[in-house]
Amino acid sequence: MKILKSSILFLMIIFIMSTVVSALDISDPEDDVDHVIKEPYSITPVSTKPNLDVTTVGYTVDDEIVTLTLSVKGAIEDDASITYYTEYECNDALYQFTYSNGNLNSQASAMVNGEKNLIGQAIDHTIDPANTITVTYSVIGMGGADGELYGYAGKDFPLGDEYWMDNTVVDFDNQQNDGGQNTNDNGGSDTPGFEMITVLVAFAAVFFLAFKRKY
Ligand SMILES: [Ca+2]
Repeated sequence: MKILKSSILFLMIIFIMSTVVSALDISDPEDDVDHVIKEPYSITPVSTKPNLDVTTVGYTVDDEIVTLTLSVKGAIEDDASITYYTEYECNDALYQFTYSNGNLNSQASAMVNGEKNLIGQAIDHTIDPANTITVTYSVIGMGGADGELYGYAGKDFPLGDEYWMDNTVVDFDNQQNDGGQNTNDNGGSDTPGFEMITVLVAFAAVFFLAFKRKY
């Protein structure tokens, strides 16, 4: 009887853990697209490029499917000079995509001892021209949400004599230009993964079941 009870509890934990949803997202300020001129060098945040103005990048794992998203303030613009890029890297996996002018290039790689081993590509993608690119992959490894998420949108980046670019990383050039004030991109806020919540729910369920059976 005790073995049966333990088995039921174990299966219950496995069932709950199998529905784990991990998520991470990074918000990026609006109106912070960098206009960069190479000669003489200048960098100026502008609000006139909403289609390049990244607002969020996201990473979600649900039911063995990894989803990366990139959203902009304006619209996803199809133009050969414009590139949208997102990546998520954790201990055991690296997911990347580049979208430009209707074409998606994607990679899904296993990370082994810090080395990238290409496994495949995205399994699907959707372009919501209103403002979001969504790309899905089969999960590699554990699917945790403790890695690093990064994205950018660029026009004529990086080869043009001048280019526009907005990314989700602190821009130290602009920090200096602004006298130390970080008015440009920042790392945003990370939403903690939901693994801990799921674990707590699993434990609560186990205790509830044990209590119910005892009394
Ligand atoms: Ca932005």
